[in-house]
Amino acid sequence: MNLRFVSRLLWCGLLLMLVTSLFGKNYLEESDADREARMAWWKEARFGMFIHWGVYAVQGGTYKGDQVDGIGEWIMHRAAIPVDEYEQYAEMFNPVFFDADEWVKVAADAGMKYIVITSKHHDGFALWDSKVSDWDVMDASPFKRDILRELADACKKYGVRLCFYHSIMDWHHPDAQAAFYPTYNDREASNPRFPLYVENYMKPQLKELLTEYGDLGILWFDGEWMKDYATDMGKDIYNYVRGLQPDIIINNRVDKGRQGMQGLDKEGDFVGDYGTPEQEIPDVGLPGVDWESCMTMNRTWGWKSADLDWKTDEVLIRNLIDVVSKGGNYLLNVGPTPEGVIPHPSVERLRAMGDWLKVNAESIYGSSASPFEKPDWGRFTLKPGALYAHVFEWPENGKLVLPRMGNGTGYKRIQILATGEELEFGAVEDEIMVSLPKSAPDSIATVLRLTY
Ligand code: FHN
Repeated sequence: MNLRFVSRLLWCGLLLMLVTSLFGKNYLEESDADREARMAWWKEARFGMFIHWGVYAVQGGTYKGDQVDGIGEWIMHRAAIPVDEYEQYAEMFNPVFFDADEWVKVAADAGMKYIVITSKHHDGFALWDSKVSDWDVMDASPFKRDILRELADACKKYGVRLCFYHSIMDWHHPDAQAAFYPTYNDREASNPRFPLYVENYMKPQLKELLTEYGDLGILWFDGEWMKDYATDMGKDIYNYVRGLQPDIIINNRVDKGRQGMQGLDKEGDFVGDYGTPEQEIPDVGLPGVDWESCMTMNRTWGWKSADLDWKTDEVLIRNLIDVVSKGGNYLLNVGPTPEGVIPHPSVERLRAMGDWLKVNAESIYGSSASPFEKPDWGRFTLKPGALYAHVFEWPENGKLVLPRMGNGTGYKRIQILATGEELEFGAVEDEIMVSLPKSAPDSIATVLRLTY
């Protein structure tokens, strides 16, 4: 290949880069194939860990000796704590037992394929060494370790995708909602300097997160409901983030389309790669819509010492199955203590979920929504060539009615997934009847693999 040709090739490449950088690629004009490729790992993963951690863990739901109602990470707003007073709690944030390796191993052992941690929640406190702010763990706390850096290293070790939650709303920055003390969450209040906060603070912090911690799986935005945050900002931020990491996935809270806690976008031109139901699971699947239900294990996202209302292993495992049976992902939260420890009740439940997934993973990872309505006795998930029946309520008569899959009986064989035990089945009128062992191998959810 002669030198002239190579130099022309280089110039063309440089020109293309220049044009793209000048005019900025519009990542909203993405082909379906490219989007599918970008979403593939996320659809395979199905199960992730949410981590809400920050200065609010120090208070643990109490303020001046009194329990404060509501979710722990909102204490600055609910107790109407002035910014300068709240900063004193950062001086007490010294999680000496924090061990990123241990946290990521808990997630990996539970079968969680990605971790979404609050890089910055509404209180504005950054869990990394931000160069655009001293309101961070390095400068405002005695801990002085880059928590996100340590988590990034541990995630790489265990093959767990690292993702960052980032709050658009900011109760600490004077150009954002700090201006509205004592009601930091006044949805009607407007700060004319908010665009300056977005351009001169939020974007530079996002750039740090997107260029200094390796490839991220998801940028999980939140706090988009403020009046000052407009949909054109959402589209700009979407392109800005994808411009820094083109393959990243961004939830729908980057824009203004989310319909409250049900989490899916209302009609209109809104951006975001998936919907975000919160503390709830859609009643039915949503064909062609990607979504992820985020939930707590007790009632709070951030640590509250008095919140002992823990969901059972059964509820959590069945929630995971229910979500996947409708084509969604399950993002399950832990709220570590001010000492840097994942609460033991959370670890116990995650261990139980990991044990269940160790024998039933095939019916969850990479599965898609059931083609059938949910049966009274459990849920279905689907893969090419196999339908999975998750039996919650074991029939007393040992007979389970299944829908016909295609013509004939539709199924080549039916087995108990965990053991491979073959089950007898046959067509009875328009249904398939399968004979089950007298007692359920797994009382929470026994999975049958129906090969078709
Ligand atoms: O206000 C936040 C809340 O603190 C928590 O982070 C949840 C988790 O998705 N999101 C917001 C409430 O919708």
